Amino acid sequence: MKRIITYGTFDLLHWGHIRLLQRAKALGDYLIVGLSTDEFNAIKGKKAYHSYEERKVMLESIRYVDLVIPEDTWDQKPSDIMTYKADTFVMGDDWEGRFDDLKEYCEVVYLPRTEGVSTTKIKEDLEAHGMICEKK
Ligand code: C2G
Repeated sequence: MKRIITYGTFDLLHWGHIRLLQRAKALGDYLIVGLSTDEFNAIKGKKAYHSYEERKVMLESIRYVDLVIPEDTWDQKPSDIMTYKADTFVMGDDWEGRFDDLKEYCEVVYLPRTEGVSTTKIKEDLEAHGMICEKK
């Protein structure tokens, strides 16, 4: 069984996220997603619209996703790779090169990012149409 691991915030889930997960799963048999916690998002300088729990429920409903674990820090990846016996680490190529140090632990693959969609763009488009993207 080939085990794949990837990480992200996955807020306002969109087809760029889905395509990433679909292609990551296609590289193996089992896909683990390290989902950024709300606290880690603050460290990343992100404020997700949906809470960790909400984003976790959505990810777990995706057919390509087999396990969702919390991502609390930048440097948990090596121990996650060992704990979950991941054979391949996958990220979109906006991260190209940033995680090459993980080649010490497993294969590292950067997949082409889906152009034209992003959580930020969704928020900007909604706000441009007068819909504020902050939870009440
Ligand atoms: N992605 C993509 N195409 C898009 C948007 C995102 O392929 N149009 C990919 C990203 O490259 C990433 C994944 O979807 O691999 C999740 O994206 P984000 O939720 O934005 O995650 P990010 O903030 O990049 O967090 O430790 C790693 C970080 O947690 C990554």
